[in-house]
Amino acid sequence: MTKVLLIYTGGTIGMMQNPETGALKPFDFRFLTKEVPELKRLNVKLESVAFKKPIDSSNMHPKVWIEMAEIIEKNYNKFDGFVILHGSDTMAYTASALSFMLENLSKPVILTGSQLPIGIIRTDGKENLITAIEIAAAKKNNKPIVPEVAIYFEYELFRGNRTLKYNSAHFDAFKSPNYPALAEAGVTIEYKENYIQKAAKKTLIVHKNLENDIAVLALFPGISKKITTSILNSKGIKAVILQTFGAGNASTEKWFIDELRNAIKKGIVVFNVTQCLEGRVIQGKYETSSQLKQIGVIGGEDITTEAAITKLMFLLGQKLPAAAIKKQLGQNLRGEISN
Ligand code: ASN
Repeated sequence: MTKVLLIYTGGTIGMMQNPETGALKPFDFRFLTKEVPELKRLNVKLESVAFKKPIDSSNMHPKVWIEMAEIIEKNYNKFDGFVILHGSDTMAYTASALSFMLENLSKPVILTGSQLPIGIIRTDGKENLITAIEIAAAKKNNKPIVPEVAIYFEYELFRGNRTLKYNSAHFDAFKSPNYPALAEAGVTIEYKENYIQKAAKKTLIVHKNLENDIAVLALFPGISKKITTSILNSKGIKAVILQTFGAGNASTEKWFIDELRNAIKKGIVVFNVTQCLEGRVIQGKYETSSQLKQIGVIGGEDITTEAAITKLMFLLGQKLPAAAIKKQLGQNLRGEISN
């Protein structure tokens, strides 16, 4: 029988209301499984690992990503697939981070959660959990159908490092604006095999060094020189994600370009990611991005901010020379950008 390991980290799916304050807080894993007796009827051998202290995913941290990656590493040969139960708030960050940390992945790592706790009658958690397990266990010719890090939520499966949380009120909480869904669940689960990553033939490498000395500088008309300068000169800063307009455009004011040029000269990596959810960065398309290209800003193509942050954490953690980091930033490492 196919074996799936369920990793419970917390999130709304396993939350209960604090009777005094009414606020939702993570609850014990045993409560969650009790609410879903259907799990016993699945044609899958299910085992689980629960975090001692489940968290609201707004408390997510790279240290916890390392913990998750280590659980997968330790159990990699024993299981056919993995399901991570996770809060939806930062699920896209975790999925992106894990995609970079787990190099040469050949088994499914499916993240899911819910918008309503599993104990609520109208919960979306049951369907999400059951289908995520089915996807993690799904095989064709004895090989996993989805050997990559993905998010399953509300009848759709997305590549993890392409997703973002888009809606805090709808069950349909995630979007993958620049890459098609990997599967759609209806009466049957329809896998879009052309869009799914091929399983790696090499052995799994788990990268556990993540560097978080990164800033995100979201541009807006009228952004102040004082604030920009102080961000670019923050102590210990190694990389900046410049959240630009449209196709990667920014102000051409001299002070702004000078500040960026100085930062790059000091060895800070500047990564250009657009504020638009769809489309891509094309440095040089407009005059407002030509100078960025000239001074050595790296174009983020169609990467999400979530994937850009975690890709930088991963690459900086490799302690590579700046030139190698810049080269890999522009390259597609785990399906996170379309070249
Ligand atoms: N705050 C929750 C979390 O991310 C939201 C959710 O899971 N729907 O843990």
